Amino acid sequence: MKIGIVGLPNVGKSSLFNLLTRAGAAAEAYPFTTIDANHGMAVLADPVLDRLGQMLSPQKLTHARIEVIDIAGLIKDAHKGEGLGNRFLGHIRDVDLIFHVIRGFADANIPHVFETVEPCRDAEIILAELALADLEIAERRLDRQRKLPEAREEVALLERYCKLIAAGAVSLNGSYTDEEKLCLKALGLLIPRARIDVLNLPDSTSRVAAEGAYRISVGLEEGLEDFSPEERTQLRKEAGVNSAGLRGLIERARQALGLIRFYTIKGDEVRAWLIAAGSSAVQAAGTIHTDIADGFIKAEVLGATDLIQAGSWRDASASGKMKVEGKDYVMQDGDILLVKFR
Ligand SMILES: Nc1nc2c(ncn2[C@@H]2O[C@H](COP(=O)(O)OP(=O)(O)OP(=O)(O)O)[C@@H](O)[C@H]2O)c(=O)[nH]1
Ligand SMILES: [Mg+2]
Repeated sequence: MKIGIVGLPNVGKSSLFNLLTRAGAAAEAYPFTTIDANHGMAVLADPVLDRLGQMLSPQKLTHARIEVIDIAGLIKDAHKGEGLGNRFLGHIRDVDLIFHVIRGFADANIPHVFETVEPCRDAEIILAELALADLEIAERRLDRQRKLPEAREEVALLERYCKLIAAGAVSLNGSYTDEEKLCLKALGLLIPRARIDVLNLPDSTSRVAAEGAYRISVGLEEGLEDFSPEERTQLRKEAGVNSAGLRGLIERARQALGLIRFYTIKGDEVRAWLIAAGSSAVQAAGTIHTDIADGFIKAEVLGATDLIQAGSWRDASASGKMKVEGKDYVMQDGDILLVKFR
């Protein structure tokens, strides 16, 4: 699973990327600083894993991570190759979730490509670019598929999609089943991807961008290192942004991607993993190692919070919290998985 950071130039995409991944990408006060995409890994904050760490004192505590790609700024007519153009739309095709960063901060030293801070206008421009790029892809594909009798269903799906997008839709919620969305996504279309609008504040005069945008201040976050968690929350509240900050953003991404966490305790390492919600025990085993999935015999499963409450694996087993499960067991968020395999 990958997250792509998308938006106009000079809105704080690379700065956000650096905060999420600590990758140290160039973030400068001029547009198109980013040309080649930056890749990094964002660590998922995990209070449950931290508590397991305190309890078990392993040599290694490994948090789950998600890949993040910082993509060059898009501008109007990017779909026709303007600015850094089409090549960068290609990067968006690679991701499962888009962080759409919208500039809500005013700063005379950091030129805005349209001079004024207007989140609604900017958001519409980016979404229109994604939509126009999709129409081009869909129409090109339709030209080919219409000639194939076996592609009737796909043609119908694409025609319905083109109509919806041409009418200005920027979300498919409610109009398509999950299966149809997956199918559209697999064809390389951009709008069917999960998206979180991220409004980079502060700016007291801006109209509020796209409803449901995650409000953050990249500038504020950059200065929070030396503050305690309580102070950070307080400072965010004062700035009128989401009090969960970066952690909350990544957490929202995890949910939008439909991922749950499970844990392994093995040797000197306690580790968190991500899998799609609804995955089976053998699929979870496969994310650890294909050999473990191939030789799967059974799994011992215990909720991490049950282990923390019981104080030890033995006490948790004695109280009946630990279950022995087969391959088809549906993993629950927060399970600790111990696979017995051949
Ligand atoms: N005042 C203020 N400046 C910010 C904020 N976020 C980013 N900046 C500054 O804005 C400038 C552009 O930031 P970048 O992170 O490079 O922006 P970008 O969206 O990656 O830009 P391109 O790569 O050119 O598309 C840098 O000088 C940042 O320090 C913010 O919240 N407030
Ligand atoms: Mg950049």
